[in-house]
Amino acid sequence: MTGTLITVAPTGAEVDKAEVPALPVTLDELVAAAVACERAGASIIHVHLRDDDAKPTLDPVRLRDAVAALKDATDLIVQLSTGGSVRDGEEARLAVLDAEPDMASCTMGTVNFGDDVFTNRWEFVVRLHERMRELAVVPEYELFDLGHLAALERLLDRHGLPFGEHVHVDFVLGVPGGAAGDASTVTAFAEGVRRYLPEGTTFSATGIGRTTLPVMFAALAHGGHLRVGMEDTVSFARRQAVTGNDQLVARAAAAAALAQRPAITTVEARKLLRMRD
Ligand code: KMH
Ligand code: ZN
Repeated sequence: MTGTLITVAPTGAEVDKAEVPALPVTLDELVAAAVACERAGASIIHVHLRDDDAKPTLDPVRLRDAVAALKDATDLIVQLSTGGSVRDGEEARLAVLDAEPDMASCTMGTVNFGDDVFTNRWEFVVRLHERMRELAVVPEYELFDLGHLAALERLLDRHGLPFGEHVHVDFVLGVPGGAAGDASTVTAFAEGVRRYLPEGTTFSATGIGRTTLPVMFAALAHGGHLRVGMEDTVSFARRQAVTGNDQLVARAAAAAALAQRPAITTVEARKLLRMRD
């Protein structure tokens, strides 16, 4: 069994900077967080950007600048979010790919998202998948519900393998409206990967809020990889706020080491995902 690939999702689109001052929202804060997280054991960074008012943005110039700055300061694999915020339209989400990231997220279906709806029409998912292949961007398929596994099987069957021909998925569990964030749900997803997806498919998992730890330990037990970060949780323990993303990465790296599957380097991560150097 390989070591553990750790993805950090430092910012997201939902957490309010005014409530969580440690959230990285400026480019300088993002780069500083990336450097610290790489040191702590992360190999992928999943990026959402904020504007000057700390609100989510898909501004193309900011996206290009962020990719360049992250590549300058770190060896992390840069994964841009095409999910954006629930208010972003399809064309702006597709245009994210023009910023030439190494990877991008691709959510496999529509899901209730708290009181909102995170919309991912089938036709849009197909466009994202095909545009990523055209641009040589490696997808991370985001699965918020069990049905998203069957949707991905259908996508690969009808529209072929992604660029690099390796399939990597991420279970995003514990979203109010999506699949639960507990050990038995991780087991169901891991079994679904083996049943529905190509041999060799790799998976990571993240649990939102208080589901972070059960999802982390269950994912490790199933030979999976980990995603952590302030996009998903801003609480480190009961009544203890997260001090920075590197704190969450360091905890994930310690758990992976205890599971005898220590965090892998960025070079090893590129190999695992069959990416170009
Ligand atoms: N912010 C969520 C609505 C992704 O990055 O691809 C969508 C999301 C998924 O975070
Ligand atoms: Zn995201």
